Amino acid sequence: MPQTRTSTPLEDGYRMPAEFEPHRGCWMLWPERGDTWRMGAKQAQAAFAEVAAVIAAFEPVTVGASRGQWENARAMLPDAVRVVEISSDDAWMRDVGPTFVINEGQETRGVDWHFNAWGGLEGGIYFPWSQDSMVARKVLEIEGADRYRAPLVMEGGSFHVDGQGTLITTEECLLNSNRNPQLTQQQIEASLKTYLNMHKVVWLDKGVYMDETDGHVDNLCCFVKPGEVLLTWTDDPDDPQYEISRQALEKLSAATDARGRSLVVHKIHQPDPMVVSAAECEGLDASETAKPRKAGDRLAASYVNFYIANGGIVMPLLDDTHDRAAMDLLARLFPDRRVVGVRSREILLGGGNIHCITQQIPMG
Ligand code: KQY
Repeated sequence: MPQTRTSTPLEDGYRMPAEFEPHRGCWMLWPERGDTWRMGAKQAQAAFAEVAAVIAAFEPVTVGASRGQWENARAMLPDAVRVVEISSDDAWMRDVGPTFVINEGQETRGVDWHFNAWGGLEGGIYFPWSQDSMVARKVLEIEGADRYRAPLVMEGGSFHVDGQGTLITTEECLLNSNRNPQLTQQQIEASLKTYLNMHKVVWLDKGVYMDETDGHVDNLCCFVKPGEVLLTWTDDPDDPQYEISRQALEKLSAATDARGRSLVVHKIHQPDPMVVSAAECEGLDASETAKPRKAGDRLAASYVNFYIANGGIVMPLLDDTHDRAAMDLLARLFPDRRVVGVRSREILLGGGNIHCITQQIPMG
């Protein structure tokens, strides 16, 4: 029976592998809440189903759906996708799911972070989040994997690792007073090193402009291989994202990784600025417990928010002007994987994208 360990991954010789290392599968959740997903979540469900179907062509996918939605999810998802009943408050598996760690014997365990809906009562996105808080534990039970309960408020989208001991993150998120105000930067860094078995943390300043997660790095920058990162970019100096990406480039260019290498930085041009339309807002249920969304709000659109599957890249298609170039660049950066695009505006309207709704299980 899976158990909760009182030791740490570092003590037990477990480490978080990079997303580009082999996977045993991928977990997702099924969207349904009407104050996140317009029109009763129908369009979002179609987009999630397409993401699940594309990933299932590369590796096994499991989708957790609520009691009320299990039958609908089963009907909308291909047979190759396993659908299990799991309650959640929304559908962001990257953030509410476990972060899997492996040891030299290729055994798998999971880190269960504390979750507070991206800021709790100080700017969080919805209340309550009690079902989300139990998702990681339930996934680990189903996977038969032991659990580490990490003493940190943290979301899986707030860090990326290179599989060789380097982690990138942002100060905007991890040092935000709405996550772990009682801890210093050094203490947070020490905890990340302990629970993910990292040797070096590279701190960037801010995440993507108007990202409601308080700047998750998974929308801004990711590793494409050890020593090489991909950064969302804009050539428009008048766009608020320009300064954010420029500062990140400065930090990344000055950084060295856990093995002492300087990082090669690839830039991927962001989509043209995207905003929520009035019709999209009107399709949302009224709610006093979720973040209000207004017509004209800028969406945190970025091509960096893709998923790396076994042999594949599943990327967001967002904008006819930049999609092609983004796809070509990803194909060049991942020559051994097939790049597949999914129209993901409906996912973006909920505040995240393909990386945010997926969580890989490394090969155990
Ligand atoms: O960036 C992510 N990993 C998740 C985005 C969550 C948005 C909540 N509305």
